[in-house]
Amino acid sequence: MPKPLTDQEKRKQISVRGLAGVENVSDLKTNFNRHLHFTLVKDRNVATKRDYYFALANTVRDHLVGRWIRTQQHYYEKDPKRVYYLSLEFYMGRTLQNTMVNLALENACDEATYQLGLDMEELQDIEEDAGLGNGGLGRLAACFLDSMASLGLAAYGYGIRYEFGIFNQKIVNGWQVEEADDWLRYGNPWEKARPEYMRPVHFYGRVEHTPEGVKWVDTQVVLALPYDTPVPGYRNNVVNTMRLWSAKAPCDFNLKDFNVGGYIQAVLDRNLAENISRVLYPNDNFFEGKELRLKQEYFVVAATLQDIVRRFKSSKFGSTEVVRVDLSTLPDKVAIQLNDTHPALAIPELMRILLDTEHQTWEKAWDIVTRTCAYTNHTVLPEALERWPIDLFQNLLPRHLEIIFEINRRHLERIANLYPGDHDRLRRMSLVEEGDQKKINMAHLCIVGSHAVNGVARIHSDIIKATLFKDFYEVDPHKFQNKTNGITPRRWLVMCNPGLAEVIAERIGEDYIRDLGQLKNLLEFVDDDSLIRDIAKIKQENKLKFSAYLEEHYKVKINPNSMFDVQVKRIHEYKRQLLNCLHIITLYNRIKKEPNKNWTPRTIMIGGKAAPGYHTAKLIIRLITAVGDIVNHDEVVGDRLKVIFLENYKVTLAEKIIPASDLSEQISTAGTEASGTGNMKFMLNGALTIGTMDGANVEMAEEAGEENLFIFGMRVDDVDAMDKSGYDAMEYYNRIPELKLAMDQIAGGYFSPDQHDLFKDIVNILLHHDRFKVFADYEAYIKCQDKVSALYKNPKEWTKMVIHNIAGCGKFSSDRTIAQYAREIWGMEPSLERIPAPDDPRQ
Ligand code: D6G
Repeated sequence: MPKPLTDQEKRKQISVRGLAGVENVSDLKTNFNRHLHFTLVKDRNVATKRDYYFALANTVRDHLVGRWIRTQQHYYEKDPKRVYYLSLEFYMGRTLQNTMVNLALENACDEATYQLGLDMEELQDIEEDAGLGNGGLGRLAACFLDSMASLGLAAYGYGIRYEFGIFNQKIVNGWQVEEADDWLRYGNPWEKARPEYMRPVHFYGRVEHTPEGVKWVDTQVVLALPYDTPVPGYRNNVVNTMRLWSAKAPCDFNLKDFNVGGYIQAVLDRNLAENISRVLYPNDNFFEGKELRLKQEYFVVAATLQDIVRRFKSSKFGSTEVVRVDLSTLPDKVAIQLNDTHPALAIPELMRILLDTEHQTWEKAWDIVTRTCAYTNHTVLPEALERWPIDLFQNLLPRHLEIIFEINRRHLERIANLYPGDHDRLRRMSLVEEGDQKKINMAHLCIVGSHAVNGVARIHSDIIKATLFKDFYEVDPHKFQNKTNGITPRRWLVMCNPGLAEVIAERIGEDYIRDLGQLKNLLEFVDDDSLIRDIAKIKQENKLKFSAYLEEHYKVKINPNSMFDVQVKRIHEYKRQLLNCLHIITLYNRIKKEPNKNWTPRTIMIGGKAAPGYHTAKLIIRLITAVGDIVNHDEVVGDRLKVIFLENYKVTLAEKIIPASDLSEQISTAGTEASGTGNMKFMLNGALTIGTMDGANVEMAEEAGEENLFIFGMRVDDVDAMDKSGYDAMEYYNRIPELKLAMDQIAGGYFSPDQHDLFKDIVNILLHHDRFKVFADYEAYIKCQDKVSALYKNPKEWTKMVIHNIAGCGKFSSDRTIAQYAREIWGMEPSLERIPAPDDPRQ
């Protein structure tokens, strides 16, 4: 048998990773040593692994600098329209490998580190994830930055530099425990502080209406200190900027009332101001109306808009000279995209600037605002919609509240003219919700203040028009659009699954990496035995690699020949991890009943974080670990079924597990998951999907052919009909013996022998208060899983289906999504052209 290739040798053969030019390698080595010496101030005798990582990161970063400066210079000179993506989350993950991939440096760096006696993968593993996001919404923002740079758009991501990102999840005795994510502890080599661009942000105070205009006075000031991170496009020499703001107390903070003994306390109190950028709120699809969160939302918006206006007004690079005096052409030069309602305050803040600072009329200001802003809706779940109590607003942002009231007055006047006497409609469409406590409906504010409103998958965009925003759609149908989400094929294929990327490139060339639609050319090869063999082989290698990783880092041993059945995403009732659990228990009971049957072995892996305050989600994790404890130690079951809870699921773990998965679980109740993007990542990496007709699953089935996915369960119409007729969980429980058995086991302490009623809350929800109708889809799900198991016994047919799926992935590139945003919302034209490389030979 030939000796298997080492990772080092394998990577050298892979063209998608860039070529290892000899000069390049020796330059890289020189620069690596230079950084170790001058930047890290170490030599090889005392350097730690982390020093080597930093030396490598700095070496790679050098290749960004010239391109970054040049790109920004180019924008100042050419003055193209710019797009600002405002988001409270950018879930970037790691940066080193992504930079090497986009700059075609990976092979050369691999060779250089190898020659230096270092292992590049080991160094990469030292990098912390930039975990500045919760899940899909934040990761989407990160994919969009990659696509905007790759399509040559003059784009900026604006957000908050949280000192602590999404918490690290530990599993202790089966329960989730949260640990602070101190990601900046060792420093961040990818960011550049820009204290010269610091901006003041005002809070509290009161409003004075004077003959000279409106003044917001007696405010507390917090400074916003920007940190810039380069965002390289894919091999096009473009480097855009992600600018994240950090809160800094002004030097005179709290010192105005200086008196004896006040100084020390005043310095200690600086923390209060700086707490604004301390920590990411760890909620996914859930609104928590905390004042600190509202401060975060205003902080990012106020700092960003000052920056946007400053950049709009100046032109030549490096000059602070004002060349535009008023903001009337702003909408021709600036597009602002609001990632959900979190940055909705951009609308009243831009109004405030135009009215109070620029002294524009209301009509002129409103025209500028609405032509500049656009809003993306990410969910229809009522508990996720932002509704800020007016009292909070009045106290923190009194001028903005006035402006919102005036926006609402004019908006309701228009509606009243269109529908005379329809008071209920006015109540439904108001930006101000009446009740015990008056609240501002931020989605309504966004719709009224934007020229475009989009959902994130076709089905979701249709649902918001028909339900959540029906009244608004009726008056302004032209505003409503769809932009089906996408993922960047750079990170989610080339970077995380180079073997598969290369197998595809061997058949259809490399261009598909920037034009993912070309994947359809794979259909020519769907019956080609060599492709089937190659794809199955890569999957097996990925599974082996992941098994080794699990064994090393989590001390669990799994059978790499079993089907890897994976559900990784935030833990939420609507995502129905409980349905997956019921399938696990059903399989377990079946194996116990007929141990000698020819079962398809499965390793079922579930991973995801629960919001720290979400009791049910935490209990769902406990149920999964409890079921695992029983199943995994049952000798009758043995290798045929294993249940693993994947601790601390994050971007970097996604990059490892997704390429190794056979089956992707996308099983939300139809109508609840706006799009999903994990579903697309699995599809692109050669996993088959078991899923409901929800979110982007619908379009995945359309692109790959419904026969190539395992689609089951209620459609949105069925769910709606059931809502009308009434959902009776007990009916299913009493009628379906396997369901009853599983529930009785959970309720009776079979999985929690030390505390029989441990799962009583889950049992109670499922039987009596289940908003997400788990039992109604149970039978269809189990039957569909049986089909999955049967097909897995036929590897060739399975892999053919995989090829149909990969070939159908073209639509799900975030390049396609961003090209549509650019043309249909921002009024910009994407381009695949390269800009010239900088002159410095190192670049
Ligand atoms: C980035 C790259 C750097 C540039 C800076 C400011 O840090 O070369 O000078 O952005 O750009 P503007 O904020 O003036 O566009």
